Amino acid sequence: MGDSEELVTYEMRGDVALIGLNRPEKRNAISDRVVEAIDRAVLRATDEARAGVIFGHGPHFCAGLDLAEHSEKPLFEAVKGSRRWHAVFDHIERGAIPFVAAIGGAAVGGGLELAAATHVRVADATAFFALPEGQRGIFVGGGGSVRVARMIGPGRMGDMMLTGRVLDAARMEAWGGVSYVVDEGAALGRAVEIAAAMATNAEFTNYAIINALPRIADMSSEDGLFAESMVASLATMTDDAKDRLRAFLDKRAAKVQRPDA
Ligand code: 1HE
Repeated sequence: MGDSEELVTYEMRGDVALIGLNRPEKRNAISDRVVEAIDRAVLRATDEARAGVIFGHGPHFCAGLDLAEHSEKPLFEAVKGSRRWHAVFDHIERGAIPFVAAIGGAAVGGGLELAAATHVRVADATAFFALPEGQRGIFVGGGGSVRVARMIGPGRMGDMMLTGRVLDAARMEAWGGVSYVVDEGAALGRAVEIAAAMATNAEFTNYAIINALPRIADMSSEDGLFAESMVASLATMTDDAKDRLRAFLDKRAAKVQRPDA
């Protein structure tokens, strides 16, 4: 792919922004330019969409950090690069709209860190997950020691990093790292459906979910319960909440359905 082509594609589908890593010949490895392109797309989506989907063009979600570029970096550049990933992934995790990752093929190293910054992960039957930093002589630098550790537990993350083991989608689902496993090729479609459903939620509640939950997880129980009461009361005060509660009481809103058998 030449420099003139997009490293990250962007498309609006209804209220959902589709953000596609577009460097399939390098398995969507994340270079400095790719991380900036992700940021631009995420900020644009935050501005104009009500939910987003992040996926990889080609058979792989993302092979992680661009190792060719990284191997040339002096120490301080590497520190600044990692801090930049943190800032960009924070725009995903704690922005204003929820994101779904649609994962096929490799979600490796920084690719898994990117997926962990989204709010819902959908994997297809081709997906595989690894943290090969131990083998490469490096360390996670895209927020994984916080987000992946919280997602699957620090013990399991340490196991992945120390042993280099590769997980399939079913194992990652059992470990809590993905919440939907679908047939080969179906991840993007399912992710868009999920994002479209989330886009119909009250905007303030979506904001509260993605911003309050990770912060409350950092608090003591006492502080967390207090913060929860404040957020819950604020949400209830919105016109959206009043309208939606009235619609339910007037029997105009959908009931909660039993799950499919
Ligand atoms: C890359 C990268 C990359 C592929 N950086 N160039 N990530 C890793 O350690 C994973 C490294 N990649 C792989 O193990 C494999 O490429 C895959 C399992 C993902 C895919 O395998 P395959 O057989 O489909 O592709 P390939 O032939 O290995 O790769 C195709 C090309 O992409 C090839 O370049 P070419 O010029 O020879 O065609 C590869 O060199 C290139 N490529 N992955 C650069 N990652 C913020 S800290 C995060 C720390 C990390 O992410 S560590 C984990 C890094």
